[in-house]
Amino acid sequence: MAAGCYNGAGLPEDIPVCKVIPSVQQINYQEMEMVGFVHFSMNTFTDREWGFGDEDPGIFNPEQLDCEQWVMAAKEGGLRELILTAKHHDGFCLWPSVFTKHSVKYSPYRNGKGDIVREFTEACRKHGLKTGLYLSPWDRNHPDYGKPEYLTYYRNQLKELLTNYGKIDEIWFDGANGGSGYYGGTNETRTIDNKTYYEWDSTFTLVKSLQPDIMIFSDAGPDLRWVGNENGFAGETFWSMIDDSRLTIGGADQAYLNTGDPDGNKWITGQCDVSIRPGWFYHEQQDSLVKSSQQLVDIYYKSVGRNAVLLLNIPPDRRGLIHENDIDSLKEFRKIIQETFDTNLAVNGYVIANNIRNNDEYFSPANIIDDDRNSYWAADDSLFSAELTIEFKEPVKFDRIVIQEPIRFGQRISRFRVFALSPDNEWILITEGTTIGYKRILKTNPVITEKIRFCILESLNVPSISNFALYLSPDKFANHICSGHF
Ligand code: FUL
Repeated sequence: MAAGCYNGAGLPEDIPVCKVIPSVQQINYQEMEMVGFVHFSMNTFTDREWGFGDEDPGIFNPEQLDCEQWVMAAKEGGLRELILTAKHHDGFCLWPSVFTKHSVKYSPYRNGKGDIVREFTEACRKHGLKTGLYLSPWDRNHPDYGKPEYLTYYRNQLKELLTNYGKIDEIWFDGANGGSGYYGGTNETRTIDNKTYYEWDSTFTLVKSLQPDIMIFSDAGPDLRWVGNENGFAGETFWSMIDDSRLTIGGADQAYLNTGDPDGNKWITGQCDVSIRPGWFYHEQQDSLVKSSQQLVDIYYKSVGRNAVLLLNIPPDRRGLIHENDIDSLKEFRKIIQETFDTNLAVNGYVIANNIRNNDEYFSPANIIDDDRNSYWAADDSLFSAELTIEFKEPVKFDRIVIQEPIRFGQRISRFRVFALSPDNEWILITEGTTIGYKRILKTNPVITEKIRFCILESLNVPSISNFALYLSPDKFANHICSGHF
């Protein structure tokens, strides 16, 4: 917003806005923080990760399938949206597509009358989750795959999914293409040029014309992007900006995706995908290998805590239900996160800044501890570094720090340090980092202090902070930091 502009409430909102900023939909999406994947299809019954495309629909029969159970499991883990594999690489469709015989319609599931996309979208809506669909571009079943005719088939399927099932909040375009497949019985290897074959630009236009507010995920955005690994880890340095001319769906530069680019020309929110099990699909022999709540907490810190969104896969088993072990882990994970971030200890502090924009109360440093993500502190135009000190009447004990920038103005901060004052009046460095963005969570060993100093050392634009919070985790095993000093 230009200098002198006022927001809807008639208050000044005149910090310089970066060239690249998120859309309202991207901000809302990032605020969900955690979403879920449901990999469920033919592979669940063949015990594979990638079906060849020649599987018999006759073997697909989840006799106890209950999408509401999936949704409840997702909610136990704090996930706000679920994305279902409507079609994975083997081409089998979980809805009765009129364009193929490779679907639930030709399976024993509900005597060929079933429609899992319908059951899934209805269950999500009934329980207040957003709804996403995965439609694999690679199709190892279809005879035309690799030819222009397949593109028509693919788009027809997109039209079915995006017009017959109400509002769809996200569509997930996968980049995998392994070449070999059944392809209508030819059993051969087909390669495509992933830069040109799918004509992505017009596919995206089609998608947005059918669902204007939908979020499109792919290796190259336009709304959400892969972070270059399937471990759920964004880079320690993680910019939401990236140069989209350097991105190709299915041919991504993984290291570049993992950090983004302060000079990037597009805002593409990072999404960290990872499965709760070693595989994306359910395999009975992995029942004992479900990630523990502690592993999930670690992933949370490396995704949500590094300015990205966590996309956690919870694959239903052959019954059509999420396995008990997965649910136990999800519940425990959620409990740890809730206990950790329940009480913001910084709200009792008093904040002093070495600079306040225009000396205007509106940009008061107190805004960073008021637990309101809309209010913010900002510095004057000429400054690209600043210092904020929080003082407490009584010593506070914490081991987690959460810092947030008001990303509606862009992502700016590129280097910071946090110090705590020791009883002998020494400023001790307790943590440091590069990017912050929507949310940065820092783990420290427990610190007890009466004063914290947050130093912004480098910033792409006038620095601004909406939130600086302190928490104490239920981690009983941590060692006190600088125990000699505190
Ligand atoms: C990959 C696919 O090949 C996997 O099977 C899975 O769907 C994962 C989320 O994306 O590229």
